[in-house]
Amino acid sequence: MKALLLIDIQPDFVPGGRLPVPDGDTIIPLANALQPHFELVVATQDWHPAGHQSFASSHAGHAVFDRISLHGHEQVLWPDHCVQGTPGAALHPQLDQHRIEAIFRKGTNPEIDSYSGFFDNGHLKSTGLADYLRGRGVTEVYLAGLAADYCVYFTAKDALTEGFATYVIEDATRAIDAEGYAGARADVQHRGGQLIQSADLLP
Ligand code: VGL
Ligand code: ZN
Repeated sequence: MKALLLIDIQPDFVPGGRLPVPDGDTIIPLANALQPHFELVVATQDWHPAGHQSFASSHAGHAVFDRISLHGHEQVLWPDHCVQGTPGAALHPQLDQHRIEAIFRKGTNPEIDSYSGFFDNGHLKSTGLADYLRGRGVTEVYLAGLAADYCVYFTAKDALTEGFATYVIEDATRAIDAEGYAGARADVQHRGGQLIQSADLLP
């Protein structure tokens, strides 16, 4: 049983948003076209409280995209983004939500970032996504969304560790940083994940 996981398709991650992924909006029609080809569609939503520790604005003397150590983990400092209840944190209005059966929110702990849809970056707490998918009989997960080098990448790694056959639909993702994505895609392959194109799934 196959599930489509739509990762963080939110206004703040597309051009015009607070943490824009270049061309991030161009994947939305593809994300919509892919949905009818899956038995289950699930979304994740980056959903931070104001003042989150991943925000540069929470660290005096630091700038956006600085890297710091936060509770023993390297943390990129981001612009304020996906603040709970703001329009930029909603699922994108052009994303078809009719088939989305569950939405897993992440990044709600103010102290720690959470790129993966399965766990926070410290693997301190599970979102319950893995058990939900297993409960629905899912064995294969297909990933689309934003950003390819952060939340899609970290979700793919955890999906593999959780034992799901994992496919990243490459043309249905976009990266914040092309160089970072080159490393991410090599690592996904190294861990046994597959990189595919939407044409492999669409008739
Ligand atoms: C993301 C950085 C910070 C993502 C979320 O969705 O890839 N990236 N928060
Ligand atoms: Zn975030």
